[in-house]
Amino acid sequence: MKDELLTELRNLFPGVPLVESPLFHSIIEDLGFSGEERRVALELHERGYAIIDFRDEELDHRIERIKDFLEPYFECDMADPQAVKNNGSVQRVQDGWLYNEDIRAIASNERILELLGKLYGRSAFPFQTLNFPVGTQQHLHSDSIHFSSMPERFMCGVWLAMEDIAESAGPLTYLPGSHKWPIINNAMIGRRGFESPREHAQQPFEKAWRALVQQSGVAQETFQARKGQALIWAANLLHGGSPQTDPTRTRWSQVTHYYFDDCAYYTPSFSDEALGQLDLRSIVDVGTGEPKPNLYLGKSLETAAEPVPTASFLKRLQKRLQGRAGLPDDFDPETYYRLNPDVAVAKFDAATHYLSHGKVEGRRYKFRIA
Ligand SMILES: O=C(O)CCC(=O)C(=O)O
Ligand SMILES: [Fe+2]
Repeated sequence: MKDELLTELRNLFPGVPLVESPLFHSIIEDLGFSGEERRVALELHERGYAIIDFRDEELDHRIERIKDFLEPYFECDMADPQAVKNNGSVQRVQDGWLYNEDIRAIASNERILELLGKLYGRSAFPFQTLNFPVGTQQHLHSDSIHFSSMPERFMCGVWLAMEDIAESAGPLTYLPGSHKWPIINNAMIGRRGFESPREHAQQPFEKAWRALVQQSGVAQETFQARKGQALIWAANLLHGGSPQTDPTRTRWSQVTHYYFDDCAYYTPSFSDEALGQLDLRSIVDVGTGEPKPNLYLGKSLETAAEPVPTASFLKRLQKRLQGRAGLPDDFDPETYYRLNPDVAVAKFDAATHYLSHGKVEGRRYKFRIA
């Protein structure tokens, strides 16, 4: 094909990631990819995920430092395999990058950013980190419920194995090809999402996902990774944590979620798009620490002055809670922020957040006592 024609084809859908473009097969040869980039693009397109080696000369040292740093955050003694025990409570640290440069460096790895930029056709930036010491055993879900973009699909996750992952540790699991299934939203399941209780982000969708999986007959796969391998997955790939059959096994990992430039970033689970009620996110670029504006076709979307999309919901709750009743005597806002950096990022008041969300979510407000 002539060069001009290829360029024209490539530019027909600027609002769709290149790797998910309906013209993907016509344009792939025009993208100037290396052999490895081409493999990753084809796998992401067809299967919704691709496995790569995470290239960072410092990685082993970073992993050791991150483990040392995070250990006091968790409820069990990670040095003692008998004590690890996945007790089902929330064993994770969200947005640890705020307090740890190694977490931040992994999230903003230049090679990953360059690769994602090529695959999606827009600049990528990390907006959230999650660190897990053990398996999550999380229900199958699409991240499109939690963090989506307008235009859609400009979001992806990178799951990095910080040790060799055994089957009995409850590895990441996913359904190949499920990224091509419909993106389920509130309208499709007959639910109003705007200002609904925050603990109901994912559960209302689980039945529908289970039914789709059953109908598809597609077999679930697991990522039994070697330390230093990473898995990139597309915004709508169904994934979760498989059961942990050995309760003493750790499963150290870091997930970084990425968005792409020139989008509006929002939470579909708490939005009713048809009514223009968007639960817009206040996104911070992990690499620069700077906020990213919500844009649609280059123009800024009006956002609330307070970077808290649920302000009115919180206000109502606050009234009902009448002051600080129910707050533990040893509650310290700074410690709560350190243990739950996402709360700090969103500039929520620590005590209010704990009472309205943190408590029901099982969030911690004390470091483990050694
Ligand atoms: O690590 C897991 O088990 C699941 C992680 C996940 O769903 C996510 O980070 O989006
Ligand atoms: Fe997820």
